[in-house]
Amino acid sequence: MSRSPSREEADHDDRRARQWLAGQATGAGVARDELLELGSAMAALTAAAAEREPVAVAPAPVGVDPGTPDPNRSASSVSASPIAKPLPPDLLRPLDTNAEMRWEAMAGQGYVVPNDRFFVRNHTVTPRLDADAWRLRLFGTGLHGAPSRDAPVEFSLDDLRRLPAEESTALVECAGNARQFFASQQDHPAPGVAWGLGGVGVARWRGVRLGTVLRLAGLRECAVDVMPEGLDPEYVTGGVNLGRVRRPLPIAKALDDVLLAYEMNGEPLPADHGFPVRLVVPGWIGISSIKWVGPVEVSATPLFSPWNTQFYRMFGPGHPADGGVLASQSVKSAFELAWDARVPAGGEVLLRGRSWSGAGPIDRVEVCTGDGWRPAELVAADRGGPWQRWTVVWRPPAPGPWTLRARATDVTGAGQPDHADHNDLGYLFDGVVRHPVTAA
Ligand SMILES: Nc1nc2c(c(=O)[nH]1)N[C@H]1C(S)=C(S)[C@@H](COP(=O)(O)O)O[C@H]1N2
Ligand SMILES: [Mo]
Repeated sequence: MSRSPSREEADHDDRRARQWLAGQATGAGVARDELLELGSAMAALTAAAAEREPVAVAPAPVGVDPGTPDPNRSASSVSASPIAKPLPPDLLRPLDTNAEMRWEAMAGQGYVVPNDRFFVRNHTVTPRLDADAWRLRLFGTGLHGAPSRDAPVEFSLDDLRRLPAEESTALVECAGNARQFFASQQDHPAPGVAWGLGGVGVARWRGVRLGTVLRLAGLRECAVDVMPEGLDPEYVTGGVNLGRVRRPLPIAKALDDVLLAYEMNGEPLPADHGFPVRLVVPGWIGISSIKWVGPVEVSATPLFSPWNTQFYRMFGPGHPADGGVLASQSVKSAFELAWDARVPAGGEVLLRGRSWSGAGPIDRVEVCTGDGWRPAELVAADRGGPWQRWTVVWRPPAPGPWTLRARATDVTGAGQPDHADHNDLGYLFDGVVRHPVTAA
């Protein structure tokens, strides 16, 4: 029986959380059917390991926490712009070291989000990496012959490009997307990046399967976890340096549909989205898709990082003391309209939007313009994909302010309540968003 990827994640996270709380840093290896062999290609791909870490070309500033108030933070701790690409105000809205997509920038677009308007979530800053010097460095007790970080199995970008390429149209969404509605609609703010609905995007990613690379690197049968680590500056929050952004994946997911992507929508990966190589972990929360990946630890014992123990857990009333698992990304819907958009009064308006869910494809969408819910028309070509476009025709009854609402239901039956359950860190908002427009 196959389970949904997000279900797998909840299982993995639940198990690891219990092990972590019990102080268990060891675990038995999982038995797998297939014996993974040290490919002969490995020798050819293992570089001399002359230089160790590839470095950011620009001096790396100390990271600052973009979301949590930090009394130690000074304005000088971020030197240049944390984001490399231009941030035209009609496409993107800056939010500290991050930028969210403006939903009106998707009006009239195709299925994927063009690279110029894809949201950016940076814990610190976009590093400028030299693709020639860059190496993927795999090490750990889950590999034959590369137990330590100092003697990794290395792959250059050219090595990866020579391996069989795959394409995947996948959605990346920040677990905190729509967090600002906890404050603006429910009067119960949560700390962290104040995303509207624009912390999400779908792109066509191209790269090599992580599983292919793990096998070439000499994966052992006893491997249980894989932890990719970003080459962006170390993340400092509340005066504590948490090290590089990293988060473990169970070996089952790592060998499944995870890509080491080097292209996004037919272009080399842009700097802000992980150049030269990032992970794309379909169906899992955005933090799993580590950008600017460098070291990858492959371990025979369970791995932990602050990104699966301290952050990205559900804390607060109704949740376990150690935090609940983030299961699937929640169901959300957005109109491809500006906030406070002006629409023509006295005629028909074609409202467009998109809905998505981490648990599975969208089954149906309803829209309310003030006089009850009615079904939206789904774009047939999108059925079964990571998000669903829809339309509805609306004739504003009179000039003036109106509130638009959209709600979707996915194939598992999960929908969108009027009020989202709160959690301390403001993850997984799933409430119906009240979108103001003015007919004039
Ligand atoms: N190295 C690194 N990887 C990272 C991050 C980061 O700050 N550093 N942010 C993560 C988070 S929280 C999200 S939501 C996604 C966002 O990907 P994007 O910036 O390409 O949209 O990247 C993830 N990968
Ligand atoms: Mo995120």
